[in-house]
Order: sequence, then structure tokens, then C-alpha cells
Amino acid sequence: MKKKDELGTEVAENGESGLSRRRFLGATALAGAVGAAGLGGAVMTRESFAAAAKEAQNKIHVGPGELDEYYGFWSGGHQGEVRVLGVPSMREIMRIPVFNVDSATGWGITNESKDILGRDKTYLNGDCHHPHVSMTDGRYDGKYLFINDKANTRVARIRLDIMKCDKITHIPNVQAIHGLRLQKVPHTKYVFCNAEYMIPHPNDGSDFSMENSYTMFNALDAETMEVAWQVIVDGNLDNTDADYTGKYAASTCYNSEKATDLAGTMRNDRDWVVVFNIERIEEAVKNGDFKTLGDSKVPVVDGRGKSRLTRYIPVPKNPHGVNTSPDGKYFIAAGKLSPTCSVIAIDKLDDVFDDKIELRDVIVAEPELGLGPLHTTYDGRGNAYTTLFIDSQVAKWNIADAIKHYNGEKVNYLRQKLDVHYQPGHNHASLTESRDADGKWLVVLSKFSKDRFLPVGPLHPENDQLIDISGEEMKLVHDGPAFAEPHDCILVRRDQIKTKKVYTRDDPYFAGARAQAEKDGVTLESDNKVIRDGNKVRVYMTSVAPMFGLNEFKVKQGDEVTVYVTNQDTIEDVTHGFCMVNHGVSMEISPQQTSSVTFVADRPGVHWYYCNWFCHALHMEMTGRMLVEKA
Ligand code: CUK
Ligand code: CUA
Ligand code: CA
Repeated sequence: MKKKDELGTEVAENGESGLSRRRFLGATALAGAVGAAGLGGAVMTRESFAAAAKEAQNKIHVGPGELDEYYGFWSGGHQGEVRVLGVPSMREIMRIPVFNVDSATGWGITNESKDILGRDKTYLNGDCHHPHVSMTDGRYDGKYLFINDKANTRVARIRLDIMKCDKITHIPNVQAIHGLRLQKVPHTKYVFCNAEYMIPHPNDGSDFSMENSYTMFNALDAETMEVAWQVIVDGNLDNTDADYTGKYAASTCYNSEKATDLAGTMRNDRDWVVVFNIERIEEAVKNGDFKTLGDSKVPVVDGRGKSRLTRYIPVPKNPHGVNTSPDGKYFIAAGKLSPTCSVIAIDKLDDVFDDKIELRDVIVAEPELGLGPLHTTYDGRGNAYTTLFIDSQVAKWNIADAIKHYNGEKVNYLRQKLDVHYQPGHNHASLTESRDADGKWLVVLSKFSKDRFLPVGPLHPENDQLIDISGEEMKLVHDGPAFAEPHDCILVRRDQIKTKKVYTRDDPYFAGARAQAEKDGVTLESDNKVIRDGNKVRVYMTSVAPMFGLNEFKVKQGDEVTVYVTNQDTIEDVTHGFCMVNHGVSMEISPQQTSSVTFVADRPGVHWYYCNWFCHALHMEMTGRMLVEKA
């Protein structure tokens, strides 16, 4: 006999699975739950939280002239950029264009950015989810930040000394990079990234069947950004994380069914967490025990079935996030369609790889937390915080108590549930992915904002909420609207990142411009010259506030013109711009930087250019004319 719970989910009277009425969910219940949260109740919630927020507001107030304690790096979702926020103020400090096109900095317009984006394969869109900062011995080293592009199967690296993207790699043989994490120990040698969708190989239109389709787990060399190896897996791949020994990485799979339809992906009560044995994979590659696919030279090893390289740990149901606890003991996978999280003991993985224990023996707890668990984060004091998408809550629970409960002891592992607004995806506690997890702040990235902000039409911002977790009780202290769609963020202590105030002239960021200048016998730092090379014209100019080194230059109609601007200013914050009117040309030139842009002078006449970063009282006067002679 069946009855229905308040969300309309059919629930077995006897609770066979050992879980309560809040059992596995189907798509109908999911849709209903989201709808319900959008109706009543919201006004009450807002008022009751306003009082609590007042009390905590002093804590997040960063006064004029004061600096935030943490850098926060936010993914820009399908907007394609990375954003830098200060925490706890939640003020946006900077944007780093990555997979998008940016008018202010000229990202996607300049030669420097086009070289990074790739000349042969350029897309105007991206979809980033998971920003992660490079590590040494399990601590952030502040060197790089890596981010995935699900939309066009890429991984990008950002240099944190200048906060610019310096490398983008297109991952071959797969579609849609989703989960991304870094090797933590001994240092970030590998960037691990999951390709989500299964495709046939070769994917040339000769076979559309799922039987011959698979996806792969990928490792990039963090320094060269080349793909080191790929591992074929069963099922698909969602999120991933790495451990604190350097030996293992783990990924969730929600489509063990190999289904192509929604109902199909929910058929099994358990999918799995696939654990990768990094040592064994490296060994297989070293021994030549791999193949290659198509034109790609990347070693591909087979991790399917009873492979020595992988283990498939069954967990309920369509699991999503997997997060390593900062003490290095556990991978915790969130059940999504099961109200549970599965706690995997990392110290039992050696035994499961040596077939000394059964797959499920590595599970040491499976606490029931609420509806729609998606991601877990940690305070470094033994507590975990799991987002509950459908319940619109964060559940704080104690890992040690959850293990006791799993072993039959009568203890309550749940510490608190806090309403958030609304439908949270990731959450992230300060320094949580490192040994330094300090349990001060928790950011909850809510997907829906509904009534939280002034209305701006049908498209709503997301709502990134800041929660004080320094005490026993979680306290909501700030609502932060964000444009589409920060799936995830990372918080790094401010002393862990060292940035440059001005460029150094030997920066590799503009090495290409320097190489061309040397060929042309031009000194970038001082020369103002026009070099003709057939119908290619290279215009070299300097800039010092408030003047360009050339206030006019002459070309012929149809010439391909490249303008190189070197900013001679050495003073912090004096950035110039170069904008050629009616030519779609705009770029940033920060102090001691060289930037270049190429365009066709296709119309005769006078064309003004101007500086578009406000640099001086006479910034408006910082102009020049391109004189184009009729062909
Ligand atoms: S995420 Cu990418 S679908 Cu939960 Cu890590 Cu939003
Ligand atoms: Cu230079 Cu404005
Ligand atoms: Ca499934």
C-alpha cells in the first residue's frame, strides 16, 4: 500500500529501504517542489530573517578604506567569465573574462586574447561552473585558478598574479567538461576534469547507438595545460574531487543507466562514485598500456568494468556533488534524488582496489539530511554543510556522529537546518578545500531569488547568501544578487594571493607582440613607428597619460592594420584604452603592458581613435586620427 507525502511523492508504508517517507524522488515531485517554494511563505521568511541579519551585519561591514579578509572567485556560469569578490563584504572587485567576449578589456578582440582563445576554434560563449585555486601540500599556493567550460569542452587557467586568463585547452575526444578539481598533494600537478556526455567513437555519424558510447575522465598537466591522459569509464561523469594523498580522485555518475531520456536516468536506485587510482593510471600510461583516438595523441586507458584503474562504489541515486573533507578522511557524495549523503572512507580505498573488501564496505555513513542534497562543504571542526535544493535549506551535520549512527548508535548527527533563498546548488565554506579550512564563512549559491531583490523583469538574478558559521549556529547575514550563473565559488585568504601592481616588461602575456616588434626592429617601450609589409601595416605607439605616441597615422583602404600600444606609465592604476571608432576595436593597456589588435581599414577617410579608460583630467583629449587613403 502506498501513500503520498506533502510533495506528492509516493511513499511505501513500511519504508523498506530503511529511509523514512522522504525517499527517492521522481521528476514530478522535483517540479512540484520547486513550484511550491515559489508560492506563499516567502514574505514571512524574509521578515523573520531580517532581525537576525541586523545582528550579524556588523560582522560583514567592511568600511571605506578597509579590505576584505578573503578573495572569493565566482564562476560566471554560462555568462562565461570569472568574478572576483571580497568576502565578507560580498563586493564585486573585478571580472576576469575567460570564455566570453569583453568590450572593456578587449578579451576576444585583441591578438593576445585570440592567441589564448585559439585562432582555429573560437566560440563566443562558454559555461563555467567550477573555479579552483592551485595547491601545494594541500594548501592554496595562489599561483593559478582553473575553470571548466561545459559548453565547448574546454579548461582555462587564470594567472592570479595579474588575474588574467593565460591558457585555454580544448579537451579532445569528449563532450562537455563539467566537474573540475585539482590534485592537492604533493602539489597541483594535474587538473582533473570530467566529461559529462557519452559519445560514440569515432563520432563521425556512422553509429548513434549508446552501446558503443562512452565518456572519459581527463587529467591535464597544470603547467603545460596539455592533456596528460584520459580514462574511459562506464556511465557518465558529473562532479569530482581529489584526496590529500595524491593517490585518488573520485567522480559521481548519475547516468549508470546509459539513458538518453530523463526517466531512464532515474531507473536505478543506485548509480555510483567512480574512484580513480592515479598511481595505477600513470603506471599504465608509462608501460604503453593505452590507445589513442582519432587525430589525438593523448594516451587513453580503459577504466571500464573490472579494470585495475577504477572502482565503482554504488551510491543512491543520481548523485551530484562529491567533496573531500579537509581532514583528508572522506569523499562525501550528495544523493540528489536520495535524501542522503554517502560517506566514503578514503583509508579503505587501498583495500577495495586490492579486492580485500567489497565495494560498499568503503561506505562508513549514509546520513539522511533532507530533500535534494547537492553539495557538501566543511568547517574544519568535524561538521559538514549540505545544500538541500528542494527543501531550500542547508543542513549542518556532524560527520563523526553520522558514522556512529550508521553503526547503530542512537545519536543525532543533525545540528541545524537553515532556510536559504531559494533552491541552493553549491555551498562553499572559507578555505574548505584545503587543510586550512577555518569555519568562518559559508557562501550558499541559491539558484532562485524570487522576492529578495527589486524586480528586474522576468529574468531574475541568482542569490549568493553569506552565512556566519563561526559559532554553534548558522546565521544568515547577507543576500548578494549575481548575474547568470555562479554554480560555484572558492574563498582564499587574502595573504595567499600576491598580485602585481604593474606589469613587468618581460611578461609572457605580450611575448607575441615583443617577438613581432623585434623582427620589425622596433623597441616597444619607446618607438612610435608605422611599418608597411605588403598590405599589412603595423602601427607601434606608446601611451603616457594623456597622450598617445602617435596622434595620427596613415594607411590605405583595404590594409590589414595591427596597432600595438605600450603603456609607458609606471604608476599603479593608470590604465589606458585604445578604441578605434566604428571598427569594433577596444582594448585595455594597463601600466607597463603592451596590447595589440588587428582590423581591416576598409573605409577611406578620417577615423578617430581615443583612450577609453579614464586616465587623466585630459583623458577626453587623449585621441588620434587614422587617415585612410582611398584605394
Ligand atoms: S554544479 Cu555544475 S550543474 Cu552543482 Cu558543481 Cu550546477
Ligand atoms: Cu589614457 Cu584615458
Ligand atoms: Ca541514475
